[in-house]
Amino acid sequence: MNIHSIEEKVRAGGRIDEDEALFLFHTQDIHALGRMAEMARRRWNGNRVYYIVNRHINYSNVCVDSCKFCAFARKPGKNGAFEYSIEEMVERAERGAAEGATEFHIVGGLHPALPYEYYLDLLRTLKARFPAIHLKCFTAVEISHMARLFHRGIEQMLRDLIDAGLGSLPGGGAEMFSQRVRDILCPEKLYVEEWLEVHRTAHRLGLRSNATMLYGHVEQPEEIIDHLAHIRPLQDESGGFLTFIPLRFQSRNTRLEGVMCTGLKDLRVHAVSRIYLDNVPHMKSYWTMLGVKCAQVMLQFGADDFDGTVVDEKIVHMAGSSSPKRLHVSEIRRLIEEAGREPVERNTLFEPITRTEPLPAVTA
Ligand code: V47
Repeated sequence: MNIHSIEEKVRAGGRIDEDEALFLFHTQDIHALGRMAEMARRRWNGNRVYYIVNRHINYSNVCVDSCKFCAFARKPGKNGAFEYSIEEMVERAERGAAEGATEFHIVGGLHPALPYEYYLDLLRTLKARFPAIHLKCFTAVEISHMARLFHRGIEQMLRDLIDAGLGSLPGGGAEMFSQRVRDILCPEKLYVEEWLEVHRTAHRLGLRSNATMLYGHVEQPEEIIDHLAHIRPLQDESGGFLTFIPLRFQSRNTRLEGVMCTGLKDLRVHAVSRIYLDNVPHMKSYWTMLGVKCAQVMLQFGADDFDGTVVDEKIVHMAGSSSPKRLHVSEIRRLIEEAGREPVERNTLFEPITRTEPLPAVTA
């Protein structure tokens, strides 16, 4: 095995295996790695790089789990714990709608006491108030938690949420699938099979979803490849994943404070993910975690999606991310254009959006 034979395979549209992915992960020929990732990106997306006008809204940080990587969660009643009423959620959503958002990204902790009706009412109310805005809500971990708490199967839980207005699932909560890593980071977290099962069921019910991977903590390169090797077969089976999102770990205020991820690791993770996951149409460069400058560089290492304006994200900002709280569309477009790509505004399902009027001014 050598870099040239792998490059030839990728050029010809062939599929690399786990050993080849690991070989690529270790190569010092970063330029060849970037070239291959760019071939893979271009095959799916030509010269386009997407972005979305969206708003993240966290309904609560109360969580029964105690993951070592998390600075967001609080135990019920503890200092800093919050949960928003539906009216407060609507208020936040209203600000997003006023700024032209086409998507609300809504996630929270594993709350032990919010009633079943809260989740359904939240979706119903937002859908009634903002019928044109897509509701991308609840990670697989939250869905599985709700199903257990409310004595429903995963499928029934998803059906109820879909009836109430759920449009798709975000990719969070996957962390890293290696059991060794989970034993260190999040021993209480649901089993890998359950995370995959929630997405498999969602896809069967017609929902699209995303997949994430939290890296840059205690993992080994083999465990990164192992994570990808769980996603690819499910995508072969269902075709339901829209985007893969590498999430770079932010250590501040967590129990792993001081752990540092390097720039080259960011490049390797993004490029190898793009090449290996040859069946997932999009890969995100998530500026909130990478930082804006590093996120721009990823557009030359396989990423074709810049996520969005975001606004009001709490999970990474509570973990000390120094990224801004929001980006303006003009800034996103400039970052994309400077990388030599064509910026395309999209909705959640990656349909291009043409605005006939300029975006409204930013409020808060
Ligand atoms: O599930 C938690 C991760 C995820 C930290 O689907 C952390 O479009 C870094 O999933 N450092 C939530 N990461 C974010 C997420 C996401 C983001 C943007 C777009 C989409 C999408 C999904 O953040 C969690 C967890 O894996 N996380 N703590 C931390 N300290």
